[in-house]
Amino acid sequence: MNKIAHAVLENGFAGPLDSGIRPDILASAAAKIDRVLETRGAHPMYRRFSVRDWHLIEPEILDLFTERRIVNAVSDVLGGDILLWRSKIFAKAPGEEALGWHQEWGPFNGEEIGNDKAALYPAEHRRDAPWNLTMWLALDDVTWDMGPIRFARGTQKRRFPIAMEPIVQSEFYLDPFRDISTLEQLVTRAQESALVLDIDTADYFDGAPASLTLEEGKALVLDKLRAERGAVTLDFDESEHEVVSMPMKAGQFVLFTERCMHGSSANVTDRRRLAINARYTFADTLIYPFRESNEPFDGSNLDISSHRCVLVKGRSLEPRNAVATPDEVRAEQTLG
Ligand SMILES: O=C(O)CCC(=O)C(=O)O
Repeated sequence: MNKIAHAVLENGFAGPLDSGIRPDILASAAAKIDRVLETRGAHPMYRRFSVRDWHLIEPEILDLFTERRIVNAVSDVLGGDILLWRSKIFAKAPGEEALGWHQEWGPFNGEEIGNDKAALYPAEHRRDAPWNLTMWLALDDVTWDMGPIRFARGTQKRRFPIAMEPIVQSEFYLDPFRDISTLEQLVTRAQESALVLDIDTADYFDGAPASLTLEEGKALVLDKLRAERGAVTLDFDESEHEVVSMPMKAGQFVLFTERCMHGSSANVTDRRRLAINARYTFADTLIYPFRESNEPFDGSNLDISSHRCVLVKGRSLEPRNAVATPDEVRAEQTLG
């Protein structure tokens, strides 16, 4: 077995590794992502704000995930037939709190926001081993104090229980009011459903009195959020594990199985920490089994009917999947 596959199998992760992506390419991808985060406009595919799957929209972002060294490293673990099925931006603002410890056992069913709708069905013969591999790429130099990604070594061998609790207590909950200083900003952010990731807050302020103060607006949001649930990790004490925090240079990446307990510490600097991940699976995994149904919404409440997987290596092996090659995706991106 090669070194990378061995590390993922034994530790749950392998890295940091060098992608060899040129600094100017990293910078232009980062500039695209900054724009997405600044404008918080609707994602062209999902028709609302989302930090997911911008590689299907922006060629600069797709280029990161088809980079030869990254695909080769993924192939060391997954073999010769690989689909890129999801990506997600992870920006940590200056002063932002830690992201809690969590595992994802494999179905990606949206338990972080209280849902249970499997996005991935592995082929029969793969059910006993992880079928998703995540690649997390640093777009900034990430130092110890900027909230690097971290892992509890070896925890992919054991599933820790979770409970569904009010979303404000969940591992994934981040302060929605961080950069909001006026009521107008708060209302706009809520109407764009860009306050709490993947939670539809568009009607939170419908019928609210015009005289509302910012503090009253925040209280209203927190009150409405009480109805939402999210996953809390149980029985995990980080002091009982070997925690590996992973500062990186821009352009370095780590590969990991989402079954390995992971999260990130707080960013205690005045610099933002920008990263993006890509999720790869075997080409015989069925992706979004509910795609053709009347309710093509995934566990993150996104309408995935136009989503496609990108075949980054080898052959497409599950005829029910919607798959395109990188060149096909790029050709469509050029047409706009
Ligand atoms: O970037 C982070 O803060 C956490 C990343 C993470 O949880 C993931 O990539 O699955």
